[in-house]
Amino acid sequence: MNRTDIPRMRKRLMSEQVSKYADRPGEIDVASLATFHYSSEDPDHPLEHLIDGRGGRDGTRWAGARPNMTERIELEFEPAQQISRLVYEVEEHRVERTQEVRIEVSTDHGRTYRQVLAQDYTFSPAGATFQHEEVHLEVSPITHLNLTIIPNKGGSGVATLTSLRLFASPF
Ligand SMILES: [Ca+2]
Repeated sequence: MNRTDIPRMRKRLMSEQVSKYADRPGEIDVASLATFHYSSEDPDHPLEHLIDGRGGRDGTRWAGARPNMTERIELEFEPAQQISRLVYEVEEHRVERTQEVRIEVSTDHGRTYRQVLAQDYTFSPAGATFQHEEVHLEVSPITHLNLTIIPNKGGSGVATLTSLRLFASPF
């Protein structure tokens, strides 16, 4: 056999477009475990984009359908889930505005809620355009997780989130 022969192999160059997060241990499969309730979605940026694994800068995103409207997303878990960590990302590089994200959890089927996060983030095309937040939770198994997104606490714009990931393990 000629040593200079090039073996025939089936190969495909991977596009960066299709690269996803590597699976991380303890990640909760929210698509199959949660029912999503939501206040609105832009048809071009549907709720599915929140959990499609395409995060980071220029990742796919959910966006509300209406400018300057507070939007809500509620995840209902059946059965209740032990959630130790929550990761979310937001990107805005077109306008200058301040978006607030509030997160509340319920362990008793929505009878009572506890706020676990209220975070303002100011975006500016010339400055910060991307936000990655990790929130550690120490509560009993969760039946409901509510996100309230106020897009225009400063400036104006549309509520948006690039990703939402939940983990059973704290690391
Ligand atoms: Ca996404």
